[in-house]
Amino acid sequence: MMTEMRTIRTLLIANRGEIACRIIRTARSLGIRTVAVYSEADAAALHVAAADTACPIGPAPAADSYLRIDRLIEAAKATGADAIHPGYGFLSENPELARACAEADILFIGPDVPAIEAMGSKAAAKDIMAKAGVPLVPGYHGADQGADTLEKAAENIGFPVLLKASAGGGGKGMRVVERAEDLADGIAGAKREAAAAFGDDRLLIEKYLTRPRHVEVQVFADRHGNAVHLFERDCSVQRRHQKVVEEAPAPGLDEIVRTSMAKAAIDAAKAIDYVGAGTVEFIMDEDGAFYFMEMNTRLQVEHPVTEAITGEDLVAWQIRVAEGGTLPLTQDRISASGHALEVRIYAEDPEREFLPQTGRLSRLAFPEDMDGVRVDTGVIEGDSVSVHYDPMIAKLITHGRDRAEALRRMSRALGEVRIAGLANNVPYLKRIVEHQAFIAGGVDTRFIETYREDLAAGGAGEGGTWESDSMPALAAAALLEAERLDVVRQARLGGDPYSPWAMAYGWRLNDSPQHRLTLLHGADELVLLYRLEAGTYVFEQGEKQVRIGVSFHANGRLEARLDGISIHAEAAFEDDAITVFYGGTAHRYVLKTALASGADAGENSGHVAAPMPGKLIAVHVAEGAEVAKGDPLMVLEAMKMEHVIRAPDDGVVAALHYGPGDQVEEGADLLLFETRIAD
Ligand code: MV4
Repeated sequence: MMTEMRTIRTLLIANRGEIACRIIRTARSLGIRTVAVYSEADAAALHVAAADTACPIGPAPAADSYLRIDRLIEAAKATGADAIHPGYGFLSENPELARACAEADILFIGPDVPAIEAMGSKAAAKDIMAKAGVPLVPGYHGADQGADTLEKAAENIGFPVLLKASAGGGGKGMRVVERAEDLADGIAGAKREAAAAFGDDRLLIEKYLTRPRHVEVQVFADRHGNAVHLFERDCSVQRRHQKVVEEAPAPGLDEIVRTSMAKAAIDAAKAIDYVGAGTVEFIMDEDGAFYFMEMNTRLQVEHPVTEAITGEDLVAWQIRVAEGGTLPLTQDRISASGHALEVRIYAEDPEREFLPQTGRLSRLAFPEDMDGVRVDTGVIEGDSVSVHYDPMIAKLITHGRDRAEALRRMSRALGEVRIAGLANNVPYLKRIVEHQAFIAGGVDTRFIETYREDLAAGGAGEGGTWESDSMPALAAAALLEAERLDVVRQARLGGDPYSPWAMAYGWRLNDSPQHRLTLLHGADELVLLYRLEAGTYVFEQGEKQVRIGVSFHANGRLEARLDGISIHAEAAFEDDAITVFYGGTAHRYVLKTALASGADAGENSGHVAAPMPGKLIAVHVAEGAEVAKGDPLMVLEAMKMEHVIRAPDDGVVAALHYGPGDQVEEGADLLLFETRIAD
């Protein structure tokens, strides 16, 4: 076979976020110049900064930017890119991009058009795989869609059966039929749904496996007739067909099953003359029988676990194969070592049905200097998660000599992730990897629904230590101390240590022996009573007292002395909330009324938040300004309208947190307002 060799000098990455960053990293290490593309929402994104060159390709919605084949090709031509890497999602499995690349004489980093097309249709894929001897779930995927034929097929397969839309995918358009008498209705319903969702009412029928595992094999092929596998990944832990945890190798997999699954995957790749990186997905039942599900013709989100156990860089392999080179290793030289896990960290709220969250990541940090830990991310602290794209914040990958080591590292690494500003699934992921059933290994695709209650917040095994009991008081002490330091700092910067505000603060704390502060913790309202005694906050906790001293260090680190014992924690402040990271857990508290220390401050004291995202076009007051209720303080331009932020009461503008020209997110803490104390 003659294969033309081409050298990629400039690579355009038709994607964004962590995967764009990850591809850029490898390209750079291979000496390849990189071109990022970006939508209007991503002008300041990390992937843009990471690339050598960047091209704007349109407005924020993906349909107007990342999915615009014409603009991508134009950008490649404009920047002299000789290849395009599609990443995952977006256009990665769209044959039209591969075709447009071929027409423009640009290398597409992926398989050839016919392979993408063959795997894009479920029934066609099954036909090809059946001929290649790849095991299929007992079922029917014929062209005859008559009611009689379908019903007869279901009877032959035996109940329960699963009806799937031929045109479906990712779990869409599936329906289980348990009994023969429900079949006719089931077929009619499934056809209606398939027609409405995909404009195509053709169905497949399969034997329904009640508790399958999802095991997939990484394959690679070149244009010289070589095809290899790089072992399997278990991705059984999913929520609504979204993978949550992935690992390699699949725990507890019988060696004979492993070998025959890998062989079946290579057979599948060869059956379609596959070139490049691909994944062959199987479902597997309890006794190790496995069946072809689909083939993904792209690099997958979870490829890092394979990289961890093999020590290979799959993007480097993709580039080499696209250039017409041979696979870097033959099968006998590919080996797996240890065990790897990956979790997907999302801006979503597990306590509100996993609702995606958007807004600013006011704090974002990952474990540093931990062996066997990899973090793939496309955002940095201060970035925002927008409504336009997938709200994944990062992937956290751990590797260990064995699964126990990888698991322990994952648990620890999750405990060291610092995210504030957006609700996220880190605590939820930690509960998964610490769950006994998950630790035991080999869970099925029903894991999350089976253990729903254990995995919910506030389940077994949380809290109860003396430190965790003191968290609210520690959070309160940190808030008070931060406020005090800020006041002192601002007074110094202003050159006036005797400013009324600084004076008022000190006066307030020393004045009354007892202060009160209310923190909201989830749905709980915690009222804390405290006083300041020689630089130490003394909290009343029922009969007992806790003495807390707090000192701040770099990066939000704080040292607290709790009744004389030192603990090391971190604090992140946002608007009127504090998150204390301690003992692997994030404890978030919202200050109910800022500085609500008894009679000193009025009802309307506190932080004034931006009512919507926008740009501050005017700030009418200076810090320390005395204002009357209703006076204009700032003007926010949002959605082409001007919104005047007014004083909520008669009082003082104690601190200004933004200036004219600043872009602010919804809920941003614009200023601290202090009601005038009645005399
Ligand atoms: C199945 C199945 C049980 N029996 N097919 C879901 C997504 C699609 N790719 C295939 N899916 C399934 N097909 C038969 N014959 C159960 C699932 C399934 C599933 C598969 C893999 C991973 C997670 C899953 C969650 C629910 C259902």
